[in-house]
Amino acid sequence: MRLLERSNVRKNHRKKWTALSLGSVLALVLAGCTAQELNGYMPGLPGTTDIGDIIANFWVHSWIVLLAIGFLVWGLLIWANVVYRRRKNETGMPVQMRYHMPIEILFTVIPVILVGGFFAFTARDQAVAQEVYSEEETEVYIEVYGKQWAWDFNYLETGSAEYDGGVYYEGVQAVELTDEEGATTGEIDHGQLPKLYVPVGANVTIDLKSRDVAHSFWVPDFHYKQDTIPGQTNQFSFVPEREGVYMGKCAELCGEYHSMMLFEVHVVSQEEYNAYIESLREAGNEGALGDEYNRNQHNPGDSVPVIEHDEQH
Ligand SMILES: [Cu+2]
Repeated sequence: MRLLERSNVRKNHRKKWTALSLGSVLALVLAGCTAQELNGYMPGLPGTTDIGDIIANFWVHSWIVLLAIGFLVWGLLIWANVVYRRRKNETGMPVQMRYHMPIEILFTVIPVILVGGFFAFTARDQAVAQEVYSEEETEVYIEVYGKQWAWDFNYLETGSAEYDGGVYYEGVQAVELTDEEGATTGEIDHGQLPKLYVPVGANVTIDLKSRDVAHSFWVPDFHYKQDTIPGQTNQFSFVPEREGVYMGKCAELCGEYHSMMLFEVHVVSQEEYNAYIESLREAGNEGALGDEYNRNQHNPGDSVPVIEHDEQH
């Protein structure tokens, strides 16, 4: 699959970040930092997804700034304690200093600049991470339904939510393994977990929906999480860049078996992806599991029961 050009915003952003972060990243590398350290000790590895790298860069650079300020403040505190400690044969109160305008202005203005700076960088990175590809840019379009307590995945042929030609996967709640006596072992049967397949290097757009209550689609290794809200479609776009299997979970307390609302993301080659889609087709999973399977069918404008899945995109 030919990689379509990412939008200019993301490209420019990356260039800027590259220029900005080259110095500090180089310094870290030269200091013998591991991939984990470059990832700010967050889950996963650098280069897993494009959004994940934006978040990791923001995280690492924030820590560099915060630690620099921290060491300055701790240093000044210790220095003041040592230099202005009470000496022998000193009595009474030390010299009192208040309404010292230059210092008051300093400790008002500097925090305002810092908070403003973090706000600006957060807003900028969030805008890029939340940027959704257009239909033309999207190569793989998947509709994800959160449901108590599993996930459904609709692999749609086009970006216009046309169900013709698509295939679906119906997930079940995580199954606990049991020992010979039938007691639960605390281990999960990974073979039965819902699996979301995406091809490496493709522009993927995900529609997030809920069949019942608020859930949250979270893949820790991707450094990304977004809620699924009943009656609403949330979207995000990303490029999976590293093949592998990544654990996902629901991150919004959604009822009794919330902790069993697990899934796996399989980032595979284009050939493996095509073979997987074909296997769903051969299994008879043609079409999609749409809103007609929602448990909450009382959204404004719905008539009950909802039979036809109308196009909402
Ligand atoms: Cu949930």
